[in-house]
Amino acid sequence: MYRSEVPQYGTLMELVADVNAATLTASPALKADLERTDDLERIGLERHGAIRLGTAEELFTIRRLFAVMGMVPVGYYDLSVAGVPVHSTAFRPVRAENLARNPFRVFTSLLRLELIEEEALRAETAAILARRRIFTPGALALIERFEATGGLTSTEADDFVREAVETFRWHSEATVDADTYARLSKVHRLIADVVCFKGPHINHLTPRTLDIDAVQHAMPAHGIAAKDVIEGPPTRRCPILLRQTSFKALEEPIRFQGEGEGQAGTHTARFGEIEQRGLALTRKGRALYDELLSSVRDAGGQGNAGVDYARRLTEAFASFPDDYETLRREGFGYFRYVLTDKGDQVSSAGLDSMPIEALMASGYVDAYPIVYEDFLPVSAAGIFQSNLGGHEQRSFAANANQGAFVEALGSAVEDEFAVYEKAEARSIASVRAGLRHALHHSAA
Ligand code: OOG
Ligand code: NI
Repeated sequence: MYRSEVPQYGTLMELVADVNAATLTASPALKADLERTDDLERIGLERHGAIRLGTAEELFTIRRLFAVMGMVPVGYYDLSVAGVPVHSTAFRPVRAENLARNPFRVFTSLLRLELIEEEALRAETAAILARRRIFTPGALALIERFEATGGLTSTEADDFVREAVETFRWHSEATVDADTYARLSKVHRLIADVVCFKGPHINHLTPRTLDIDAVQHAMPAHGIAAKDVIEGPPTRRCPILLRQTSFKALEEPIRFQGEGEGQAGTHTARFGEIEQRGLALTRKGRALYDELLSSVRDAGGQGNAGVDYARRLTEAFASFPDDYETLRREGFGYFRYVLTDKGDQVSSAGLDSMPIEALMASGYVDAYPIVYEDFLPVSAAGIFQSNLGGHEQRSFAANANQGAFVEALGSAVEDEFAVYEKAEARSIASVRAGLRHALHHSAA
């Protein structure tokens, strides 16, 4: 659906597929690692999308809708720091085996009406939003069925997908007249985007590339005008967290409510984005990332503007270790531990209780970086800004309200660090179980 709605998305997908294929050919070691961790198969499928909701009820129901697909809210992102009046979470599977089958995430934002200063406008906005129904009756019925029975039959699942897709579709007919749109747009373009349409259209769908610098470089030749700056960490030998860049995709014709056919207008809702994902950082690693990033952005109050931003970023990150061994041993990132072939064939007792370091030193166990599956608030703010036609980012006073968000959502959000910690711990437990199992077999 999105490919037919936004043709440039198809061009982007081809470019990313080409770059990924070339990267894998150039680096057999990377390919082998991705194969080993089951990541290779998912890379061509992997996407994240984004939607923006208007009311607490919409957020509550979207949580239930994503739960049908095994996707739960992870993390809380306060975007008001960048002057964007939303707060957000990301719906995604959390277990490695589920991500391998369903590598999709939806960055989901809720408009914060309380940040609209003018009272009359706030009331008007709330009234417009209260009138819309973004879920089909069929989708609601199937969500209830799922909740009552703990699953759907194959036929019901097909119906569910067909009904659920309707929520994310683009509607060119605005729910308001041109004047209302213009007034809301003036307060914040994002408010108009959320409030004036029938539903929370997917605003971008992002593929994962193995080399974002190569894609960024190749985009102009494919008629894609990327934003100047790649958000996130600089280019490194060992990629960490998430690097992203975006481009404006479409100026869409829309129709406002009004006499006759209604007045014609345009709206820029949808954009394109690509991302490269790297090692998930521990709290310690993340604290260093945040510190280095803000040291660059806060210098001279320039945010990420300025021609030499990329160079300053690279310089600042020189103090962030850039080999997996150090990142792992010093606790900067999360790793998945697996038995080597040698570990599979052990024949001496007691190995299963040896420290992981000793098992690695003896060649029984290998460690692979756990991929970061979440988002970065500073980057997300940059993406919002550039696609709203905003200027460079500056720091605003933080105004987080996780309590209100969670109340609207109707459930807590998972703590992203806890999710990665558990993944690492599970891999260690299965290494130890594997060592016991291997011994048992060789003894038999
Ligand atoms: C979401 C922007 C954030 C990302 O990748 O950080 C985002 C939006 O514009 O609705 O998608
Ligand atoms: Ni995105």
